[in-house]
Amino acid sequence: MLRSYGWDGAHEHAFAAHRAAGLRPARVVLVDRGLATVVTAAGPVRATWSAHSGPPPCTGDWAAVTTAAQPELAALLPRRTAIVRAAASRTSRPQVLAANVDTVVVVESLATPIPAGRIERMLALAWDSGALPVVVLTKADLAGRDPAEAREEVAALALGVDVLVTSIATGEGLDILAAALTGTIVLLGPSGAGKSSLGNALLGAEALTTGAVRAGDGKGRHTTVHRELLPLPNGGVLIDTPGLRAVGLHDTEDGLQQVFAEIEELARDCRFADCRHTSEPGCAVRAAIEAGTLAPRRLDSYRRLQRESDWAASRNDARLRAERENQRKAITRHLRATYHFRGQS
Ligand SMILES: Nc1nc2c(ncn2[C@@H]2O[C@H](COP(=O)(O)OP(=O)(O)O)[C@@H](O)[C@H]2O)c(=O)[nH]1
Ligand SMILES: [Mg+2]
Ligand SMILES: [Zn+2]
Repeated sequence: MLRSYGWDGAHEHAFAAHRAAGLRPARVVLVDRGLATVVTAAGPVRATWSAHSGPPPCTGDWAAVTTAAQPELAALLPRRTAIVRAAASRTSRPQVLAANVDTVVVVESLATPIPAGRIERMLALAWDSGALPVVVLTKADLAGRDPAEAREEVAALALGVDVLVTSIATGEGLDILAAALTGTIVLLGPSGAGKSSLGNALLGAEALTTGAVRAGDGKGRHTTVHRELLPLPNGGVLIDTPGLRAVGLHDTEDGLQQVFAEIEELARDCRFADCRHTSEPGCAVRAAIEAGTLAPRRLDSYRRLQRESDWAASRNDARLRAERENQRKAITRHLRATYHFRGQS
């Protein structure tokens, strides 16, 4: 039962101490209204967790669950991978969108112009998570252009990533997609891109709700409300997500270096090691732009995403410093109160 949710020997090994403590393994399917739906060997249960026991659970986590009438997530297994987006506000933490993902499917529709920057952003997020990205361009039947040409255009900004073209109307590309996916798969992309439709094609069932696109603006209704996890018929596990139009990057430097590998490679030939590729002499990046071998848009996009990632990282550092400071003050207050009390007695 749990095997179809991705449980393997390495998990069993990591779980030994929890087993000995009388806990049972479970995978988190979805988290909503303060409870987690988890799948155990005996089926799904709704479980609580204590706010003091580390980070909150998210879809894809493996957890150790108590056998009480009201099951509780006693611990989470260390995450093999985690897809992390920037915090929503100055005081909140970066948000884990999904854990223990092997393949991130970046889904974009061919019915609308290709959003190069958003694909680069999603790929950075995917690489940084530790999972392997794949780009899927959906709705080939609605493309106002040659899908093969669109595919080439995306392949040029998705270095080292498979780019597939699909259509659920004609069935194009669906076999290739199914073959390209392994392990736990997450579908990421804006609402209306065709994620749930792809999910249903992979599941071979209408298990996921899909939405009709509003006429005119090409946008979908928000039909998928939760991130949810389902086993695939031929092995593997699927996580469908609601639309992510604006996903902020959180400290994604490694992912960005991977996405913009050709710029990193060029930069090694710049005369100065700290070249910023603006007006330095002997700049190999600017030379490539002048020679027409590097699109200026790529460098602009790299800079913009780097700034965003750095900013989110520094904001998070500031939040952690503030948290530590508050903790220190609380401890000091506690000690003072204790000494004061002793002093009186
Ligand atoms: N013509 C066509 N329509 C599609 C395709 N894939 C999805 N759709 C439609 O696009 C709309 C949004 O799809 P959905 O899967 O709900 O998108 P999601 O929001 O990304 O999950 C639905 O009306 C689907 O029927 C496709 O390949 N071709
Ligand atoms: Mg959906
Ligand atoms: Zn340079």
